[in-house]
Amino acid sequence: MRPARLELRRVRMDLVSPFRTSFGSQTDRDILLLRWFGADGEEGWGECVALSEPVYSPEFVDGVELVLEDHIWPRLRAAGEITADDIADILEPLRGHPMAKAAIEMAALDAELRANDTDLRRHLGATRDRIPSGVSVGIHPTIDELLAAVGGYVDEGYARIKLKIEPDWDIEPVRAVRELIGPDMALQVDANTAYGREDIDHLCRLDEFDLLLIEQPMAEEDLIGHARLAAASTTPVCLDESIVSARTTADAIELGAAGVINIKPGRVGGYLESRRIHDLCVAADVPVWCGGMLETGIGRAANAMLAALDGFTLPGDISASSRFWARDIVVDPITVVDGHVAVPDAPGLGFELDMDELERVTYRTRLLD
Ligand code: SMG
Ligand code: MG
Repeated sequence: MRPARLELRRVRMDLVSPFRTSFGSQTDRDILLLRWFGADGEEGWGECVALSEPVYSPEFVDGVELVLEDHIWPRLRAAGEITADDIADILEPLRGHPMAKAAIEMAALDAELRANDTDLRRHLGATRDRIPSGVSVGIHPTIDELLAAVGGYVDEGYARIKLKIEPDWDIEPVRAVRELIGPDMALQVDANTAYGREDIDHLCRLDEFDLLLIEQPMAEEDLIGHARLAAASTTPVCLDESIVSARTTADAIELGAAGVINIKPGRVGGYLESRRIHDLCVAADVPVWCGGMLETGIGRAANAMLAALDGFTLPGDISASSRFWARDIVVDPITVVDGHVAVPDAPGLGFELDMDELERVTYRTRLLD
């Protein structure tokens, strides 16, 4: 496939309710979508997971657009005939920017797989046709409001609950939710780096709630701090922000900093690197699960195909489209039935765009050639 043109499309979509984490509150998403045009009529879409501000990781959506235009697209255009599997190597000389790289690899994969009348699940060698679905619940103003939200998700049938935590919103909310949902339902927490090594004793107080895992309590760079917590606590430590490649994954496992790995294709530079991380975790007997970045139906479909790999033994943050969106930009938004999401069985990344809705939420489109 020869890259011919690239459409950069920005959409703004309101969330159905505010989503607050330890690093901030979101009421909408400003998302960059990529449309890949190959020289022989191939066409595909990718979704960039970067947020508006560099508060989750160093990338942010305006910066991604610049990097794509000035550095990534010119290199791919110059490379001539390529496959999607070549893209990571072609872009290897560019330091960092995994979310930008993942987005373009995703658009190329969608185009290539559709042209070959196959899909990402088969390309990755995944076999499952349904996967357990978890939901991520933000920090709420009061415990009563949190319990009302969690109760609603339990009624919708989710297979596990994840609570966002931060200092002063941890022990008591987790205790209240554990009491509400009972001892058997899967429960985990995510701190998005809000704690430090000095908090290890405090975090060990979460052990009594029988959590599946605690996700990224400390800074992205602090593998030793995570290893110390893992040694002190009975709750498995899971890394999210720290895991930016297969190499950092291998190091984190060897150091004892992670007993569980959250794989987000955007954060690690793409679906193919995600596959490599999955494989090395399976070899090391480390469970993995697929994270989420409040994706539209594009990213949600692709993530479901990735999570169909056997090593994804824990429920992912692949919730129903309606968890975040009143109306998605795809024709067949993902739903949750009996706590599971059906893995799409359709070409490419497995979605079909609702072009009317896509046009409605688009506020800017540019074409690179
Ligand atoms: O897509 O369900 C989703 C969101 C899951 O909590 C979620 N993501 O750290 O894992 C995480 C966060 C990152 C995004 S917060 C804006
Ligand atoms: Mg996380």
